[in-house]
Amino acid sequence: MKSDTHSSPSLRWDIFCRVIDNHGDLGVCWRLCADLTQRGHTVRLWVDDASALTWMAPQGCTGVAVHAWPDTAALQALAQDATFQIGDVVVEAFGCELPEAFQALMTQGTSPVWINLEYLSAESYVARSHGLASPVMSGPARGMTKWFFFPGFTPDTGGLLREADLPARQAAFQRQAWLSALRLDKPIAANEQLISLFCYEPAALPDLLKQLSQADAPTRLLLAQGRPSAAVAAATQALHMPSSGTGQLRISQLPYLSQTDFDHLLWAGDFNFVRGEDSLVRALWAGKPFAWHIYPQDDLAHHDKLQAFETALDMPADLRKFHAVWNGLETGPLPALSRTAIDDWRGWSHQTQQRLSAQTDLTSQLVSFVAQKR
Ligand code: TRH
Repeated sequence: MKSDTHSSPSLRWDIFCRVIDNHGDLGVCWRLCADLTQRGHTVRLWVDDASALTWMAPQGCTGVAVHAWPDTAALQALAQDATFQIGDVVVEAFGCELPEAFQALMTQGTSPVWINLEYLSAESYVARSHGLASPVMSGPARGMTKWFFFPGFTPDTGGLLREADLPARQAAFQRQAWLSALRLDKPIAANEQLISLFCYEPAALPDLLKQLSQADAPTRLLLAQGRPSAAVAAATQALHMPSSGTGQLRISQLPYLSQTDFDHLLWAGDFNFVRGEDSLVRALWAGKPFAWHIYPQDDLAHHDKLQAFETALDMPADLRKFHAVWNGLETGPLPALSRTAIDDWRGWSHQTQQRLSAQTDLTSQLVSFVAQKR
């Protein structure tokens, strides 16, 4: 497994993040910040809304200093502060556009390596665009160069975030003890299968709940906070189903979990519904069967993105069919999420985890890339 960057010097990073919606922008940035510190780097995270960190990372992280997105007054203060130094690396996450006054500061002294960290996709443009230079043609940083860094699923991309200690944490995970500590409304019975649910508002959600309630064997649905919780409340109401489930389905509401515990949730699940970007990657590392609710875009660009992902990962045909309905690419009944189906997908998810783990992780690649550009 290749993930060693310990021989690299310790660098200072300025990472900029704007929360567009939901939690993925901050979720990805935080995982990157935390991973950099594990490798000896220090980070200033500049974010316009850090509120979700209270539950995502309640302990914070030694080596990461969280700063409000700098407004005009803050930028003026920085410009006059003789002790303030721009980091060795500046990361603009997801094209969030650095404040011009910050760009002006970047032109003074040694130029930082300026990285534009992009969204994750399996589409072919990713490998073509990864690592390309983007000369800055206007504004205070005119003449500087930004570098595109694209996460991805193949060795010719920037890879996926994966901490060096992840396999050891997974091996030490005590499923039963963790589930007991959750203090659910009703303890989980030995014969219940565990399904975690983190999604937007899939049209097939009522279908899923109905199907699970009428299945042969019991299911515990562990329901993530926020939009999934609201979506399930609406679906159960429409189905005239008690909010705690009925028949073979028991629904347990989770609190907001830390990112560490969110990983534990995915490791504990027999099947995980995930969405967006970061939870998808974490589901891949969990090595358990999963379904991805892709972030829906108005121009339906997510259809191609989903299909590229399925192809890149060689997803089994019946799981693709499930994704097509779950994501609204196809209408019609949701294929049964039976125990047999889940068992059948287990081999694929394990192999996928192994295959992706053999590739160099994103932080290692980013650190090497920066070293080349300095
Ligand atoms: O929240 P997401 O849908 O995020 C996004 C955003 O919509 C973003 O704008 C979009 O561009 C991007 O997806 C593709 O899904 P994601 O990426 O999985 O982020 C959720 C984060 O929240 C992830 O880091 C896990 C974390 N999380 C917890 O730590 N604890 C929890 O209890 C829950 C529910 C989530």
